Amino acid sequence: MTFRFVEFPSAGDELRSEVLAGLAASPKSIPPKYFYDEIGCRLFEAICLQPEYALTRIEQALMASKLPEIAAAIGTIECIVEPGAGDCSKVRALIDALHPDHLVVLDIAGRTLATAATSLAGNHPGLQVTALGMDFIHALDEAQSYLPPGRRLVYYPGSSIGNFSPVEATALLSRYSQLAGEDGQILIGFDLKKAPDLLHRAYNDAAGVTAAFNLNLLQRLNRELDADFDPGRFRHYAFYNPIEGRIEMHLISLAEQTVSVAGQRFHFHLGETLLTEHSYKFRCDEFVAIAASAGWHLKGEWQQDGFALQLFDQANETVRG
Ligand code: AVI
Repeated sequence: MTFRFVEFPSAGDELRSEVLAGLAASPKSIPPKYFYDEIGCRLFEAICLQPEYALTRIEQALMASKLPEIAAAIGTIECIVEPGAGDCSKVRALIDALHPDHLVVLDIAGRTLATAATSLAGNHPGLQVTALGMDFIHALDEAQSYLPPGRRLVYYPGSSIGNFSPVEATALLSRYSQLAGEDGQILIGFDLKKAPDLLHRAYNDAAGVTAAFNLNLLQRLNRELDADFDPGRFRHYAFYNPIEGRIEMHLISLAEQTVSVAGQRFHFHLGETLLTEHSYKFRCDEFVAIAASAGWHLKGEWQQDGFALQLFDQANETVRG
């Protein structure tokens, strides 16, 4: 087995500076990438098993039913690169269909990534696996030297792109051209616009797992930034905003309260929000336009039950299924 794990050091400092900046802003906000400490990763895996949150299951079913067609459209590649790979569960089917020589996985949750990538490497003896524990949103340039030569596919499933505004998504997709390299492609999965009650239920599951995931952010800050949030004095509040085309996830203060974080104090008014996540939903044509403004051209498109996969390259030949 060929496996290497490289952890990039700056993550702790960024958590502190980004959280303090977000709490000092109006409205207060914290970037959603900070959900994913070890407990947050486990809670996210549990969200994906909730009956109301169908996104992950539908994407898996779509990949399973269309994989031969998708693999044929991609063709021969040497390397799959997956930013935000998490527990590495989604990329396995693609590895088996495309037989690349290399896999490069990146995630801010370095420990979860390293454990998952080690087991994946153990199951694929011929595959050279590189796991990079890094904030790929800011440190993508540092990943360049770990990419092997040859034709590469960037795989970005799970509607992770929805956690960026359309402007940010365009910037991210432009930077993914560097990961993909010359003659590179990108396969991207995203949630489609649909009835708001379905979306509302998906982010307000009856078992309260999404609420626990949202509130864990406060507990993480207590653990890692010496904060003194009382999660019982905040309420998970998620809703679909049809004008912006996104789920908004908030933590609403249930009291007038002052909280200390990393030695600084922040006042919350009763009913004030701490914004924790946007999760954009798209129409297929909207996403094609976002990708086009980042220099990507649609090569293939597959859809099922409110979820879409689109394949892009720099050429101009479209396959629809
Ligand atoms: C990771 N991301 C695509 C998920 C989403 O649907 O936006 C995160 C999530 N937040 C609440 N539930 C799931």
